[in-house]
Amino acid sequence: MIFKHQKMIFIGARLIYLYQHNTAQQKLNHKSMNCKKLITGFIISILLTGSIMAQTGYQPAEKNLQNREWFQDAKFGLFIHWGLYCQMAGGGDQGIAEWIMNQKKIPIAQYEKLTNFFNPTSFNPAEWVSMVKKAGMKYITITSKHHEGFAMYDSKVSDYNVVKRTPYGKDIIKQLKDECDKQGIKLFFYYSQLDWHHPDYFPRGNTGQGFTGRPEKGDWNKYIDYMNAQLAELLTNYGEVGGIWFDGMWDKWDAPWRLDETYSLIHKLQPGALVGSNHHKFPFPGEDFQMYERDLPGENSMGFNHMGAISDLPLEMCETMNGSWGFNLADNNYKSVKQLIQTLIKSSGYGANFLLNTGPMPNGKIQPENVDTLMAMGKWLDKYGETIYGTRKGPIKPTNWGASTQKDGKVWLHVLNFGEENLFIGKLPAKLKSARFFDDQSTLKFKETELGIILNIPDSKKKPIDTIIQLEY
Ligand code: FHN
Repeated sequence: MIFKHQKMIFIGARLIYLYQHNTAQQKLNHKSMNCKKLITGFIISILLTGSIMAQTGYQPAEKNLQNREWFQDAKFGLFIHWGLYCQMAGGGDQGIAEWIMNQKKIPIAQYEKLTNFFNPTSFNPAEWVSMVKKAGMKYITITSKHHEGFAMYDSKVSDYNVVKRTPYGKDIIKQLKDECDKQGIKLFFYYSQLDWHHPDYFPRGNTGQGFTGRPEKGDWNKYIDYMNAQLAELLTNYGEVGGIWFDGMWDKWDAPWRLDETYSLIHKLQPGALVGSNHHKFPFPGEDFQMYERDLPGENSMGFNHMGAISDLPLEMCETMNGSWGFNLADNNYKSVKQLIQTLIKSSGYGANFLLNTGPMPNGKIQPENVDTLMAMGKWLDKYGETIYGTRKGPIKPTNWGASTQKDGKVWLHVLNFGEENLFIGKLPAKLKSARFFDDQSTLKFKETELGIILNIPDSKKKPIDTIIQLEY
C-alpha cells in the first residue's frame, strides 16, 4: 500500500516536472511534442514499465555533481565496441557487426568457439590512450559486456570471459584502465543488460530468441543477481570509474529490471560514478546523464528517441564512424571529418557531449581509417577547442546554419552552412556590442533589426568546416 502510494506521488511529481519542463521546452523548440502528447506518452511508458521503479528519491552525492560538471566540460569521448564479434567482422554484410550472433542465428555452442581464436596480441593500451588524447578526447566508454554476453574482463561470476576462455588470457579492461589512469583519461563501462548467452535471461526479450540453444526456462531474478554481481566487480576491482553506460532494456520493457537495486548498488559502491542508460526514454531516477543514440538531442531520425523531451541532466550523443559499432570489414561508408566535427559542434550547441565510436580489429589495433579521422579531429580541436571544451549551450539553438556555445562570458557562433553573405541569427539576450572572427579577431559588420541580428560574413572569411564568430553583448 505504502509502495503504491509512493509510486503515485512519484508519477505525479514526474508529470508536474514534465509539464513544467515541456512548457519551457516548447518556447525553445517548435518541434517539441505538445504537452498532452508528452504526458500521454509518459503514462503509457509508466504502464508499460510498471515494474521500473529506478532509484526513487535519489540524491546525487557531491562527488557525483562535480563529475557531472566535469562530464559537461569534457565534450568529446571515444566509444569502443569490442568483443568476440570483432572476429566475424560483420560477415561481409553492411550493418551492425556486433549483432552478428543474432542476425546470423548462431547457436551459443558454435558462437562460443570464437573464444578459442580471440588473441589480440597487438593490443597496446598505451597506443589507444595516446590516440584518444591526440584526438582531443577526454574519456573512453568501452563495452565490458555486449549483448553476446562475453565479459572483456576477469569476471569471477562467469568464466565466459576474456581471461578464462581465450588464448589471450589477459584482462582487457584492467590494462586499459591502468593506462587511462596513467594518462589522465576517464574510463566508463558500457554494460549490456540484454544477454543472448545467459540461460536465466528468461523469458526472452525481442531478440536472442529461438536459435541460441538455451532451454526454454530460466530464473529472471538469478539473471539480475548475476548482472549486479558483474557490475559490483567492475566497480570494485578497477579503481574509480567514470560511470556505467547501460544498454539493452529496450529488449524487454515489461521485465522486472530491479533498477532501484542496480542503481543504488552503483551509487553506493562509487557515489561519483555517472549512470546513464540507452533505454531511449526520459531518464529514470538514479540516472546521472541522458543519452541519445545517433541523434542530436530532441531529434528522432533513428526512431529510437520517442519521448523527445530533453532533461536537465548532462547530455551525450553517440555516433558511429561508418554504419557499425563493432568492426565491420565490408563497411567503408565512413563519415567525413567535416561531418563529424560539425556533429561535435552541433552537440556542443545542445550542451551535449559527443561520444564517437570505433570498433577495434581482432588483432587489437584500431582501424587506420578511424585513426586518421580522429587525428584530423584532434588537429581541429587544437585550434578551436577553446570554443568547445568547458562550454555550455549558447543563446541560439542549433539550426540549419549552425550552433552556438558559451563559456566565461564569451559567446561563439559556429557557422557551418552558408546561404547568402548576410546571416540572420535571430535575437540575442542583450544588445550586441561587437562581433569578431575567432581566427583573426577582425570585426564584422552587423545590423540589429526588430526581428533580430543580421551578420555580414564576406566570402573571404568563410571556412570550410566552421566559421567561428565571437560575440560580445
Ligand atoms: O544494440 C546496441 C548496439 O549494438 C550498440 O551498442 C548501440 C550503441 O548505442 N546501442 C544498441 C542499440 O540501441
